[in-house]
Amino acid sequence: MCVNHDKYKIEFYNFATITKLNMPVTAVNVTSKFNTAELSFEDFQKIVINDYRIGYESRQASLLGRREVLTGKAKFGIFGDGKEVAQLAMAKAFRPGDWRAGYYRDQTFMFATGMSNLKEFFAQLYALPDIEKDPASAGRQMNCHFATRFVHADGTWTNQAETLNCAADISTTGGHMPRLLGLAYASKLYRDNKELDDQKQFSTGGNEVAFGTIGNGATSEGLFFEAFNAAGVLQVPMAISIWDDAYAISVPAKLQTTKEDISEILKGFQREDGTNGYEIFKVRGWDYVALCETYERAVELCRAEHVPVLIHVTEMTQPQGHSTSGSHERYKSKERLDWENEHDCLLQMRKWMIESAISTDEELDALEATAKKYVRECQKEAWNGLLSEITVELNQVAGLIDELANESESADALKVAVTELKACIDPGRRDVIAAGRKALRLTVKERLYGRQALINWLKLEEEKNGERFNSKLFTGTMQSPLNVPAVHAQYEPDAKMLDGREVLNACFDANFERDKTIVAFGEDVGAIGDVNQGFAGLQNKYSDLRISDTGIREATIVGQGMGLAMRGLRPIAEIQYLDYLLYAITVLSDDLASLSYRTRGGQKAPVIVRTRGHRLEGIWHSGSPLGTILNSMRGMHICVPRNMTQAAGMYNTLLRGDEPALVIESLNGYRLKEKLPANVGEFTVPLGHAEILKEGSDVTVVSYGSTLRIVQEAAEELEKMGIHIEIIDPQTLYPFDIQQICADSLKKTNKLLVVDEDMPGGGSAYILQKILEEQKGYYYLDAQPRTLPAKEHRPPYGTDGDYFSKPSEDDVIEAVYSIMHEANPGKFPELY
Ligand SMILES: Cc1ncc(C[n+]2csc(CCOP(=O)(O)OP(=O)(O)O)c2C)c(N)n1
Ligand SMILES: [Mg+2]
Repeated sequence: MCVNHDKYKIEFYNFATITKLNMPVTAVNVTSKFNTAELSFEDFQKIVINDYRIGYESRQASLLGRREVLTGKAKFGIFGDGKEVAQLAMAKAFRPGDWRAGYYRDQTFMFATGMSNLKEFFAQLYALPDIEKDPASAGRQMNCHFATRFVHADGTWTNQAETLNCAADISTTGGHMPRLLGLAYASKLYRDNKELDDQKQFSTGGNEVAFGTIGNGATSEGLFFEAFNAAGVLQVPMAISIWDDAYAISVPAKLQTTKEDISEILKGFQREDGTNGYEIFKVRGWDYVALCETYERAVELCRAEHVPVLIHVTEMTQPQGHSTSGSHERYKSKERLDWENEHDCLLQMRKWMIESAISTDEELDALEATAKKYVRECQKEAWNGLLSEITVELNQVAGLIDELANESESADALKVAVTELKACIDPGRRDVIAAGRKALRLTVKERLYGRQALINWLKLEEEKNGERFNSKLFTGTMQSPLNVPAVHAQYEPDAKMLDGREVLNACFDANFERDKTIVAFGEDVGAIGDVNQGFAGLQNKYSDLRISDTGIREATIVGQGMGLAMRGLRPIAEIQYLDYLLYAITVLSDDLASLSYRTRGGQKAPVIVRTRGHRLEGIWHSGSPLGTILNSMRGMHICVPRNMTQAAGMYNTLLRGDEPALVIESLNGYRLKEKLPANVGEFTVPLGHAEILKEGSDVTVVSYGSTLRIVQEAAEELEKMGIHIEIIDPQTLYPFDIQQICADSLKKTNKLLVVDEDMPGGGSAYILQKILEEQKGYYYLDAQPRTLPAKEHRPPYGTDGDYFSKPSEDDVIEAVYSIMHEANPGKFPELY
């Protein structure tokens, strides 16, 4: 066959020649030529064949992976079949230093870049709890949830500028978009802020692109639109690919997207002469050449000019349906299924390769046979890896139970336990440990030599399994804020009395001076220095690259912080009021708080989320939803400073540590006078260290934030009534009172009252659990432990609304008094 090879040359974009291109709004089958370095046909042929091999192996992994789930070896499977070819093209544009934030369809991209491989793919499918085998999540995440490790075991960063980087996936659709914004924004700061030029471990002059992937259905999520708009405003190097297979599980595009076409409706974001905005590309998912050209062109533009780009990849398919949970024959028409078969991207690529004389049927048949075999070998290796470890443990426990059986009255039942264990098909650690625990129960009343051996073994395994399944909620390394040394605040004899906000301002100023990687942003944070002026004057001093305003977009403010923090910067991401934190809770809970855990310490994002809350006026300006926060943000420190000096000390601690935290300043405290510490940027408030604010012998009152002042005021009247309360400020709710000062106090008072502004059963229930259960405080109680929270509804606007909804001084006095009445009704008769 005679082939015109020139026709098949891919022309690569020349980085140096980029000027502002007049890009088409959408380019179906981009063919425009840009210039330069041509490959020989042979080189080109090798690249294409190699790409096909990667794509084909990936497809085999999807097919085999599904089978492994359906035969019960793995729990759940979701795969990237039908999306292979676009990802091969995307991988070509991915460079060292670049980032991916994507979703569960991206296995081909991960294989093609080398950020993952088939063995790791199967190890994750089987949930192998081992960072060597599944470096992404150590078996903690469902399959196809990707991540690279960029934190060493000692907590230090790897050299991200030299590696290919993948931020850890989450399962929630669109949930990664805020983080993607932050990853891209980091390059902007590294390029534009020359003070950061020496941060070579994280960036090469801001030349990195953050690649995002998202399904067509997930673009219906608010987080997608919020991040999309923000990136257009900020002009960051973010390249979003939309994998459009016209479905989101069973729901078709018609019910997802206006006009059934996401790039069509996003056209208004297209940049024009003199405006910011996006470059938008549209290309078919089975057209290898067009995809390669589009990615090359789009990404180089994005990289060079820091223009966000959208690549809408259409006509993708799902050969096996959405996941192992169902079959797509249930909701796709025969016509659609036929169309999908015909437009399978690998089939189309193969056809094109043969038509173009890049390869032949026979060569590709041989390649496919080899690929199939290789994938099978990788699968077997992963499975055998798991099986061999568990077999060792199974034999150990079976041996120990057998020994018990030799001397026990329950020999029969023990033998049954062993037989059942050995009969398990695909046994797991659960079966092994459960058998051991059962054996202990069966022999509980016997004094047997073998019991201790079994107990010892179980304890050792508990430790190992704790590491496997329960470790790394926080980084827990030497860099942890819990290891930041305590430094006391020092005061000059003539220390100034300032508004609380000015103490904070001085703290931020000192820290910005000390560490040039610190940045702060949020609504009204830049020009006016936040609504309460904590950052007043600092933008002028440190530039709008370091202290900046953002749009009203809480979720992406947190995501912006998260991406920056993952790339070595120290963000303070501000949420204007605590009540608005709910708009960011998905990012805080799903993404930020779970990051260390879901990568078993392979990634971290030490973001400080700054906000202000508790008492003020009105339904949306007096929130204190600590129960919500504590329950949804395990994996973050929760700081509730009673005044701005304590807040400053906490910022000083957190800015020197590497774990994420939320700091809730007391909204009504900015104008109260506080003494300025001489070391305002240096002193630290250690996390988890409760403070006794007033000693007393009658009732222990635990409170935090704004209610502490009320408790302190109540204490004065109570003293006059002959009641001496001990007031404890835990200062941080997570960690909570590490030294167990609360329980110690109960040894003296034997009575407990918890006061806060959350709903009944919210933050106060958490505190009770900590003191009564964890600290074993129940042991010292002589009276019923009490909580004094706010009412169940939100507080109405106005002073009276506040009085009748939140704990008042009168309420505290009466609650304490009633506890005293319960203990000694003779001395403290009923009030009314
Ligand atoms: C926030 C959230 N809502 C719902 C789901 C359940 N869910 C998982 S995948 C999916 C469909 C996603 O479709 P699309 O974005 O088009 O990606 P595709 O799977 O088609 O590649 C849904 C609804 C989820 N994981 N997260
Ligand atoms: Mg879809």
